This record gives sequence, C-alpha cells and structure tokens, in this order.
Amino acid sequence: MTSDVRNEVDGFMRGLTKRNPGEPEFHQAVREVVETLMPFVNEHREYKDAQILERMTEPDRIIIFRVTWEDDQGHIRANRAWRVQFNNSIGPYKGGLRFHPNVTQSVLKFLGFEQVFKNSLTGLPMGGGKGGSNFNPKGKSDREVMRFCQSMMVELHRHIGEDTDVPAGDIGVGAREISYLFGFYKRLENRFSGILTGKGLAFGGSLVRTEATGYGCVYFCENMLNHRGDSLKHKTCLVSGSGNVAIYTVEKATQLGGKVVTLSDSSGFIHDPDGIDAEKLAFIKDLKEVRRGRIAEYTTQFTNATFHEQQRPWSVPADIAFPCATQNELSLDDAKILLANNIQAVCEGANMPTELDGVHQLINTKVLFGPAKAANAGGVAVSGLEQSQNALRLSWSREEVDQRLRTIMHDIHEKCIEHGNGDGYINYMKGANIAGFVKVADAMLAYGVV
Ligand code: NDP
Ligand code: 2IT
Repeated sequence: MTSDVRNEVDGFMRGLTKRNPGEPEFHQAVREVVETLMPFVNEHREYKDAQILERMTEPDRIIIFRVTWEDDQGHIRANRAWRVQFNNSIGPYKGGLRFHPNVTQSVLKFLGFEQVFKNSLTGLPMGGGKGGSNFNPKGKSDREVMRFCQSMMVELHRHIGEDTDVPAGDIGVGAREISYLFGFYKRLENRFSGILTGKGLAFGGSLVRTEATGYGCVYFCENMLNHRGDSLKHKTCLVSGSGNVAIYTVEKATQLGGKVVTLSDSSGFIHDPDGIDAEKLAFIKDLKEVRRGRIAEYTTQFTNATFHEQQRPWSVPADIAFPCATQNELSLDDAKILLANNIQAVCEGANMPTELDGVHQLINTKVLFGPAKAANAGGVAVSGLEQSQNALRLSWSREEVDQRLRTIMHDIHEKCIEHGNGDGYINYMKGANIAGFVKVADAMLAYGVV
C-alpha cells in the first residue's frame, strides 16, 4: 500500500470510528474492506463521486428491541435484540440470527456489513443483514428457548418478509430455534411463506442447507488447492469449533481424502492424531446436535485423543487450517505458529475468525488464504436456493442442491481470481472484496441518490 492510500484509509477510518464509537468489530471489518478497495475506488471515479464507500458502511437501518420472557422458575428475564438491515440494493435483506451472550451492536454490524459482500458474491439476488440477541441458549431448557423465540418474534415479525428481510441461523440458532421462530410467525401472521431459511424439511426447508456452509468451505479450499495443482488428499487439517459449520467441514474434508485431527469449543480443543473419521463424527453429531454436550467428552470415547483445556488448536502441525468457531479466534501469534509449521492454506468457515494483522501475515507469506466472505458463502447460497424453492413451491433433490452449491463455490473462486490476481499469487481477500463490491455499487449508482 502506498503512503497516500494509507493516509486515505486512515482518514476514512477516523471518520467511521467517530460516527460509530465503541464498535471495534465493526471497525475491523470495515478496515479490511477499505484497505483493499481504496485503490480500486480511486481508479473508478464514478464510485468515488457517488460516495459509495461512505454509503455502504452506513446500515440502511437498525431495529433494537427488548425481549421479555419467563424462565422455568417463573422469573422474568429481559434481553436485548437487534436486526441490522444493512443494504438491500441487490435483493431483500438476508443473513442469520445469532444468540450468544457476547452479541453486541458492533458484532451484528460487522456481520451485516460482511454479509452484503458475501451475498453479492453468491450471484443470487440477496441483500445483506444480520440480527440476534445477547440471550444465552446454553443451559436453557427447550421450553425456555421456545418462550424466548416466541417473544422475539412478537417484534421481529413486523420487520421481515419474503420480499423484505429473510433471517436464518448463526451461532446459537439452529434447527430448533428456526422451528420455534417460524411456527410463531405463522401464528402471528396467518401466512405460510419463506420468511426464514434453515427450516425443517417438513415445512419448506432445503436439502443440504444443514451441511452447506461446511461443505461449501471445503469446496472453496479444494478449488484453491486445485488452482495450484494440488488437492486435499492426504492433507492434515485443523478445524476449530464443533458446531454446524465445523461438523460439516470435517465431514466433507474427510470425504475428499483429508485427515482432520482437531475440533474445539469454548472450553478447549481435542487432538486426535488418528483423524476424525465418519464413525467418530457420528459420535460428535450426537454429542453436539442432540445432547448439546462438551467436546472434552470425545476423549472418554476415543482414548488416543487428548483434550487441551482453554487452548486453541493452532499449535498442532498441519497442512490446512479451517477456523470454524467465531470472530478473532486466530491471532497474529497463531498465524506465525501455523506458518512456522508450514501451513499451506487457511480457509475461513467462521466470520472474521482471523485478526487483521494475522491476515496480513498470511497473505504476505503467500499461503493460500480463503477469506470468510468467499469461503463460507455456501450457507447463505443454499439459503438463497431454499428461497427459490419456496417461491416455486417445490423441492429439489440432494444431488441438485449439492451440484448448485459446488457451481456457486467454483464461480466465487473464479471471481476472486479475476479481481485478486497479482504476479501469479491470488490475493483472495482483495478479489472477494472487489468482486462483492462491484455488483452492489453498480446497483447503487443506477438508483441515483437514494
Ligand atoms: P454453532 O452455534 O453451531 O457453533 C459454534 C461453535 O463455535 C461452537 O463449538 C462454540 O463453542 C464455538 N464458539 C462460539 N463462540 C465462541 C467463543 N466466543 N469462543 C470460543 N468458541 C466459541 O455456530 P455455527 O457453526 O453456525 O457458526 C460458527 C461460525 O460460522 C460463526 O462465525 C458463524 O457466523 C459462521 N457462519 C455460520 C453459517 C451457518 O450457516 N451456520 C454460515 C456462514 C458463517 P461453545 O458451544 O462452547 O460456545
Ligand atoms: O453468516 C452467514 O452467512 C450465515 N449465518 C448464514 C446466513 C443465511 O441467511 O443463511
């Protein structure tokens, strides 16, 4: 980056930080994008003259509301919830809902901002949004989760719709929560329509949506490796997290010949040097998707494995790392350890899992770096396919949806190459940011001043 561009980025970030104080995650997500986009925007004066970057970093609106509910002991509880409707230039707002105690407006703004670019990259007509609550589903009974979801929908139903805003799942929001939310929307509105994605197969859900983010992330990684004349076969892989994205990343990476040796949750990570095969993954699915247990239990079942309390998996030597838990789970020091162990690729299943200086370190060292916006777009892409099926009132086969997912991930990879190729090294972050930006920016230009 030249010093002129650096000054321009710093100036832009000073203004953004002043307008959005106390929102470090949002600042981080915007800085990453602005650093790569500023030279491009300077070369395309029409974007600069129309203040597209300034407009794209300001959400269309944010809805904030209280959610009151009653726990099993009869105590009244109050949480805060948000829906950040970030940008609907190329389609209705689309993006997940997150339930986690560390959810803040900053976290949801970073997620909503990135969703705009990600959804654009899928090639489907989806704008970007995100929502959620600081509600902690951990340790709550099904009935408590149901009462919370119903109370949340009492407000949320006014703001969503198949042509307005279509939420889905994210951390802490899976099949159970989407079912409670959908059932209550239907009751409030007396309408059965595709206002949420990630629905159950009996009521409008799509095959492969559960697997889509993890599978898509591995397809993207395989595309990056193939482009270098390599593949996942015989590669040792690290996966963090043990939720929806992590589980199906392990499944597909294993099917493509990789050996996954780690998984984690917020208590620590497990290391299984023999690899987590299909049988062991079935145990994890039951542990995490059914019993909602802790990853440490893996070592009681598979005694060759070890549990490392309160640690992350990045110190285990491997070829490929898939961070699939949460934001900022891979620091600059972690990146240096991965590089010292000769990592070949880092492919982000989670949103913004790598700290920005860690990203710079990986890209400067020219390892393959698959940024979240591109690498985890498979989830929202199949959500888009769920919307299409709902609109058509039919269901596509598993093979059909999986084939479309593969094609979309392949096309995203191509777009990253188109905009990120420099001297033979593909800067996928730059490619994804520019390719995602152009479609949204062109729509905004066409609309004039809105
Ligand atoms: P889940 O709730 O299914 O799983 C989250 C996993 O991450 C759990 O293992 C959880 O551990 C761990 N985790 C969450 N927060 C923290 C934290 N603060 N510190 C350490 N570990 C943590 O969520 P998903 O798998 O759906 O989401 C994972 C990531 O993927 C998120 O970044 C999400 O935004 C992103 N993503 C999800 C998509 C989807 O379709 N679901 C699509 C695209 C991206 P524990 O149980 O101990 O909290
Ligand atoms: O971050 C994401 O892309 C998601 N949580 C999925 C969003 C969606 O609408 O399926």
